[in-house]
Amino acid sequence: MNPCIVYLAQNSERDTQYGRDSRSMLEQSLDLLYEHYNDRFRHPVLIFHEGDFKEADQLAVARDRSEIRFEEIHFEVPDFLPLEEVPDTWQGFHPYGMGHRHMIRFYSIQLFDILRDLGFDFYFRMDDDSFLHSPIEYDLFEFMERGGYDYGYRVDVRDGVDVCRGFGETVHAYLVSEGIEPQFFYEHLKRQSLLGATTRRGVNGFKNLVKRALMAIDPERSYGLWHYAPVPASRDRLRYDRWGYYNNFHITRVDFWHRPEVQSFLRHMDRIGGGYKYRWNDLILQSTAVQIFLPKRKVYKFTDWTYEHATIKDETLFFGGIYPGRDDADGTAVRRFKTRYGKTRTAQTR
Ligand SMILES: Nc1nc2c(ncn2[C@@H]2O[C@H](COP(=O)(O)OP(=O)(O)OP(=O)(O)O)[C@@H](O)[C@H]2O)c(=O)[nH]1
Ligand SMILES: [Mg+2]
Repeated sequence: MNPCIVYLAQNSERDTQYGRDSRSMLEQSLDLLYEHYNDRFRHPVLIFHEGDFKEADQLAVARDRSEIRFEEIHFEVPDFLPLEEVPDTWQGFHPYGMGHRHMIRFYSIQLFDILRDLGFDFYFRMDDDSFLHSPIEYDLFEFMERGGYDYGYRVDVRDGVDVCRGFGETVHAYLVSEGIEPQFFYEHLKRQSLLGATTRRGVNGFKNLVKRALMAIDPERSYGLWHYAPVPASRDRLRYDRWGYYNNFHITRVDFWHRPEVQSFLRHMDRIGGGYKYRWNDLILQSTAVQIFLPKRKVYKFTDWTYEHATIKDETLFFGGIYPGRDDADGTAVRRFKTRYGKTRTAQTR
């Protein structure tokens, strides 16, 4: 096995998407990764960047940790997508810039070829906002190999409605056209009767009314409203439940992603350009590929160590959280997180 750990990073004290101090977060994430894992296992750590980490920055980030190396990459909207179809900023519930959408393509499409060309056959991903809080005393890659697993993750997640619009139906059309019987994707894409859809609409319409009223009374308040595409004319409609793997940490065998049927699926979705046009993200695309092509016994959920990945806005926990490990003796990080944000995680994750 020739495994590695992968980051995509930005040398910025204020990143363009969230205004976060990406550089400091990266350093903190690496320190925790080394303290709790990589001091022991010494896997290569590849930090992909767009040329903004100069030599001095690279030395400062790597310090004496010789396994850390920087790999420069450059992002562009792929040639097959007419630029006029790709908005500079995707305007949904939250706006997403071009860098974020390049990141989506990097993690869902491009990374597998890059790693194979560099000679790596297994990797795990960390983000600058991924923090490992418990010691892990076994080699994660050996664990995957011994168990015969092809994909591992730490947290289940349900992604937002507005970043998945049309995604489940598109995947379904592909499966039908290709005659593919998925392993367990249909647990996540079910028929919903018109009656069920109408009831749901009614309930959510009422929630919208209440939210609008609260926002009218107090303009400081901000709530997300439910939106619906028109109900199709058929009696039944498909309902994608948007559950997948919070892939800001995931561990996987590179080979799996090069299976011809997996590549065909990824390329098909890539050509549609959903990442750039509709902000269908790497999380749902990657999770769906797993749910279509891997039997459950090849997918493993880690629960023993504490992991944090949280989107914070104005000191409020907006998405994600901290996930206490089953075997974690010291819950300091969890307690600190809870004190600061009032809870450990948002309801869309578990
Ligand atoms: N070089 C580069 N890195 C990026 C860019 N956008 C995001 N990244 C990095 O890619 C990783 C994932 O990006 P995040 O902004 O954390 O995206 P995310 O995890 O899907 O979103 P959150 O769940 O809100 O954190 C992080 O390490 C980012 O620093 C970009 O435009 N350029
Ligand atoms: Mg992140």
